[in-house]
Amino acid sequence: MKLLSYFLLTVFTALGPLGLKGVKQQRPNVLFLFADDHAYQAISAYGSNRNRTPNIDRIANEGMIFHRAFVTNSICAPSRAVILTGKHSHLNGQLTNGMRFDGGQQTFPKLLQKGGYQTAMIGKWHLKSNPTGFDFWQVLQGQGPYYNPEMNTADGVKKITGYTTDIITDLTLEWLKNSRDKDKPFFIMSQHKAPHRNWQPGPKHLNKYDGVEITEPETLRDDYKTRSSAASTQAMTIRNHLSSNDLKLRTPGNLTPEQKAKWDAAYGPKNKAFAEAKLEGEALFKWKYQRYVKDYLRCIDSVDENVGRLLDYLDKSGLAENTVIIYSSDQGWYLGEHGWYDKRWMYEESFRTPLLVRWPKVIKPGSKNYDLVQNLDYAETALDLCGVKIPEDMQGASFVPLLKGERPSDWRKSLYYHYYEFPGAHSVRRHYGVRTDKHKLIYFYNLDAWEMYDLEQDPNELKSVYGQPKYAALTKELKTELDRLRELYKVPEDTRPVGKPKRPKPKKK
Ligand SMILES: [Ca+2]
Repeated sequence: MKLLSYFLLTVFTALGPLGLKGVKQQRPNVLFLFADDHAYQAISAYGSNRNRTPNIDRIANEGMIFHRAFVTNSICAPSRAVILTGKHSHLNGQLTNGMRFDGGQQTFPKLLQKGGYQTAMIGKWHLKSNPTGFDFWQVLQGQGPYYNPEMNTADGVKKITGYTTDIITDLTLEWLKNSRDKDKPFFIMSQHKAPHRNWQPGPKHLNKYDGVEITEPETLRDDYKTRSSAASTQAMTIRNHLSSNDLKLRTPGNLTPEQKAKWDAAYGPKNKAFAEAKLEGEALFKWKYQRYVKDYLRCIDSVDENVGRLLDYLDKSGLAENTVIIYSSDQGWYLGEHGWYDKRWMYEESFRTPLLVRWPKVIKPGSKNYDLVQNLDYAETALDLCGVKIPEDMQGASFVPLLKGERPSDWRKSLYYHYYEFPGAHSVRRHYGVRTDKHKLIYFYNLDAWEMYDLEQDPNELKSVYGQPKYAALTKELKTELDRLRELYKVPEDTRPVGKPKRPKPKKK
């Protein structure tokens, strides 16, 4: 009897709870790691010639890296809305950063909740309305600061002292370890403020890259002469548009005495040397590039380190095997290409975004994907990963088959893009366009100006071939494709941002 009890106890211990959990845990957990403005050019797995990101690279080495991942509208809040809804900006209503996200609409976290998932959102939200569809949320207010953030929660505002990138990871780990319901699969979004402007490095990296010269991109001195007037009339050049806060010529105002002491110890001597050098012209421009890029890369160092902390925890806790990790950003970014910082354009650096996925035992380690995917696909992919039905009205496609190494024969061959925020910060004109495997056609509709790029001949997009006779037939094809996409995605002909009605013409007296 004693032996039987022992036997039953052993069987129960071995199979009982684990067996039950085994059934529930067949569906994977998902850890969605998201950065803000992370250029793929600043990830070593994408071949960065400026920095190393060993932890983010681990996701690529153990999973899949997407070399042709794009957004639909290269700006923060609109990208987040596309991700949540699986719908283009004109349908989810978030055309620009200034608008308030309608959290009452269908989003994938709500559908995951209904499908039995536990959902959490920690970090940068940036959609003005409170998060909906999450069992737990704790988010930065608006853009949020790099240091000592106040965070909104369902129970009110919480102020936390420390460096925001570290804090977001601390909160993510706290939820994974102590707060979640361990009988349910989870989908957690852990979203950084970094490396968004104005690139304030964390205490550990204030002096990284001191004495190092960061490589300049080939197009840093672009003169915009072979394109429409859109490229030359923006306000995002490293040469003319960085502020003294961007360049760290002033100490940030919200630091604790200890943080301030570290900051001043690092930037005081650097700024003294700069003031004494009295730089002008090209020398000043080179200095600005180095200062800007180094601060940006220092912010990435914190992000990468914190990705490592999460990977380590997943390993140690045993969660790694059944947890899909997705690393991405709300869009790409200019690290000096075309002379710029910021994003917004349909040109490659901001149109593309990093996308790396690890899914043990499903994705072949070290996989590289070159299919056209878009942030429009993230909601559908999340639902598919978690075994929840994808609603008909979502506009993207699950890329789960791509993760499995199976390319659907009807996978998209072209992408639609549409940027709306003009007038607006950095003065980038509204435009829409189509990109195929090898070509890109852009229409700046308020200027009635077209640009076209042959991406094989001109990967840096320095010379528009629009109007050249040898491209006439192809231009016609791309225009037809653009019309097809606008119809497919139900893009209204009039695409002014909501809330900005056309002004009635003043009546003549
Ligand atoms: Ca962004």
